[in-house]
Amino acid sequence: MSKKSTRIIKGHKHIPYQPQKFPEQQMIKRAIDFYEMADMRRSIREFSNKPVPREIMLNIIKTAGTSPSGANKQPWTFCLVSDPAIKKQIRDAAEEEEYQSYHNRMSQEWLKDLEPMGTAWKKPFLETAPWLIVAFRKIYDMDEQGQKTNNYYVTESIGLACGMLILAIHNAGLSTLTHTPSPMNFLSTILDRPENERPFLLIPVGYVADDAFVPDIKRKKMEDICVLYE
Ligand code: IYR
Repeated sequence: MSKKSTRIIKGHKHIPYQPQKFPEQQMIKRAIDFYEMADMRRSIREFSNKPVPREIMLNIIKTAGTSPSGANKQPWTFCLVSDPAIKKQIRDAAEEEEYQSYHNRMSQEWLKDLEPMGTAWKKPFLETAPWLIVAFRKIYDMDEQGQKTNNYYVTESIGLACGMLILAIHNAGLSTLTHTPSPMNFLSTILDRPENERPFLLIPVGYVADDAFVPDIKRKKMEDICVLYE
């Protein structure tokens, strides 16, 4: 008997899934290699202004778009900005908020916790980096009739997509940091986004500057992040 190529569940088509398959020895090596690649990623704040081809950026965003999401609603929009005038507007608005945050809004404990990172209210990277990706979470959507439709686990979904985005950036040989100006409603205004989209992360992307330094931070040990039950 031939294998059925589709299955109908509650009236909806399901198709066979073809996973990647490797011999176990190769799986072990791939897992180590992937970890070692991921472990080389660092958030950087000093970017080169060297241009990055748009095609690379579009494929990075395509990768983020493969993320799982609540009821597969894919509740995200990624705005990709290279226009220098828009980047300047974003930098100016972000620095205005960040100035207030660093001087009046963040607690002493928070500022102390940030000291090792060497962050400040000035954000030159928002103009230096050739690209800015602004990730928006869609708190609802619209159907063809213009009726509101629900999205689910929106924050989890866009968080997962941004995780994939960041690893795709690193995998392409580029660098980034996840910048969170607060509040960041100015991004909706500058980019003229609709009411159902809320800014989630501001992600500058480019080559790291030749002379860049990063803080000497350590990742937690396995025994501190993993509890084995076997
Ligand atoms: N949003 C500010 C402050 C900041 C907050 C955290 I938590 C960080 O890990 C890093 C920075 C900024 O982007 O500078």
